[in-house]
Amino acid sequence: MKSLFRLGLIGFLVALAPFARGQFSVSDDFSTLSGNWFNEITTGTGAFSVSVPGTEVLSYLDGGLTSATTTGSRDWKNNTGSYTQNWQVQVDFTFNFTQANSQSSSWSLYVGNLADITDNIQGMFQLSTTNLGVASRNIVGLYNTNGSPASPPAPEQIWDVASSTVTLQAIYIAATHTLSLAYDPNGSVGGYSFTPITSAAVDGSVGGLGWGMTNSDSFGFRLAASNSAGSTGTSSLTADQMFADNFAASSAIPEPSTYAAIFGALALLAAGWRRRQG
Ligand SMILES: [Ca+2]
Ligand SMILES: [Ca+2]
Repeated sequence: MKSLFRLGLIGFLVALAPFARGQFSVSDDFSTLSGNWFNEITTGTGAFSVSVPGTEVLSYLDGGLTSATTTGSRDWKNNTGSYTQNWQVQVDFTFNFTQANSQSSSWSLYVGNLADITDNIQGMFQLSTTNLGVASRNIVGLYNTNGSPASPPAPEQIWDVASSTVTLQAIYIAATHTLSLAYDPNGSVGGYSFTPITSAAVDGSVGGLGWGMTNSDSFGFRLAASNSAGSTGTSSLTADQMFADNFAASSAIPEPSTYAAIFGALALLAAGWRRRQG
């Protein structure tokens, strides 16, 4: 019964197709400044470096900044986030230094319509720390449309000052075209456990952000850093003081119906195989 075997094989391949399209389980531990990222874009004396073996993080440096602001960013180029399938992306951000008075620094995970992300940032999930006499640390989920803040308004979350590392996570649910932000206030310590901050639809429907995304669009990702010495401060960030690490992207857990299709196809395959042997 070759036909039964063929039927099972076809069913198996059809059931696997969503996974083949997904191909989104990738990560970067910054053991090297790998080809996963497009060239860095920096202003002022900002620069990225991958620090010494043993630490292996993406450090942001400011080259001895005085009374100015530097920025830097790198866009992920390994793959893109699907509009039609679930995915999530997360990254650990660390501020491991004492800020001078009036100094402010930030790390951001940008998520946007890939068609626009290179010139028009849309979703900005940001971790910032400012010293205005009193240290202030915030986590913000800010949605933009064409460069302007969009509803919902940016909610802020006070960052747990006991930890120098916070993990930000962007989560996309395809069924509702919803993009959400969550955070783990102490990163990988105790395992990852995320608290949601904010959520918005990206499909332009009522209550959506008007990003105008359709099934042919996909999401792009960017890591961005900034540091400002402020009016009186000076700054000289060195390696391992302000860094990102453990960028990880993963596809959604398959729907129950997908599992059913896979197991059904496997049963057909097995039946077909047994008959061929017999
Ligand atoms: Ca690492
Ligand atoms: Ca944790």
